[in-house]
Amino acid sequence: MGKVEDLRLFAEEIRVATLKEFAALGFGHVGGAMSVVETLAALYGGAMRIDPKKPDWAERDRLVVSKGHAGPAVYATLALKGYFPEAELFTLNKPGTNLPSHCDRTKTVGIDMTTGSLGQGMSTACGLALGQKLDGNGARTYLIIGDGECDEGQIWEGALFAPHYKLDNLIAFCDKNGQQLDGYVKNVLDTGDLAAKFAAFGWFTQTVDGHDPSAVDAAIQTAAAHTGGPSMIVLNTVKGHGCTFAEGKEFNHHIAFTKEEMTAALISAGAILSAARAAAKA
Ligand SMILES: Cc1ncc(C[n+]2csc(CCOP(=O)(O)OP(=O)(O)O)c2C)c(N)n1
Repeated sequence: MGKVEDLRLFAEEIRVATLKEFAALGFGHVGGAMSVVETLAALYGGAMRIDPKKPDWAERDRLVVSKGHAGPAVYATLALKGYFPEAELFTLNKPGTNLPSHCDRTKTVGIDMTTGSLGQGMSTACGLALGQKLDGNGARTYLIIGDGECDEGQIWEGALFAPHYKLDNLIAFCDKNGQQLDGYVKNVLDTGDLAAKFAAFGWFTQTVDGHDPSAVDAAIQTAAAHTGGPSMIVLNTVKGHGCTFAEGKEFNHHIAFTKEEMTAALISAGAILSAARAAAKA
């Protein structure tokens, strides 16, 4: 089994498990969850220094999913890694659940930072990375922001901060799917060339296909080898990727769907998962 096939398989497992979470609820933040699946596969498929049996390990790497509405994809990843039983995924956003629609570190085992108010994750990730550097424990902080989220001024405060404090243990991803809550980023408030902007702020910047888990993994390795400042990996992605009723729609941020639509989506994603399973076995 090669690593390329393993990461692809893990990504498709995450996608199907995430869709099943939404299926149990009937609605949700489908678009922005689907676009970070491959990045989560790369992170939890080998890049991060973690131990699911020791979720409180002080020297672990941290992940801040600043676009906290992608929580369901993170929960699927954590469950598949064994942080908690997969059956819990069916409680998503229901009364008494440990899995709220947005990430909450006080509720979910394995979630490192509470998020949902866009922009704030950039600041908390900077703080975590600075703390890790002061501790000298070699741990890293990973951060996922959205391109719509880059409309927040707080993002650019962190963009100044991280290079100033030489946070080379901070590796960020910008999920550039071109869409946000109520339309296309270019129409709402265009963020332009994000790679050029972060580079101008002093970040080591790469741009990759965000739906190729091996390309994301390779970019993480390159970023990890970079010293002297933070890294930004711009992910070219498609909002709703791999979900038949969400992909390609302008309004796919928080959506309801019919049983038939979800059944069709699960059949399609399930077939891709089966092919990935066969490729990983070959
Ligand atoms: C401070 C703040 N303002 C507004 C919102 C409402 N909101 C939730 S998601 C979203 C769009 C985010 O777009 P993007 O970061 O591109 O996420 P993606 O499209 O990848 O899901 C908005 C405006 C919020 N959560 N926080």
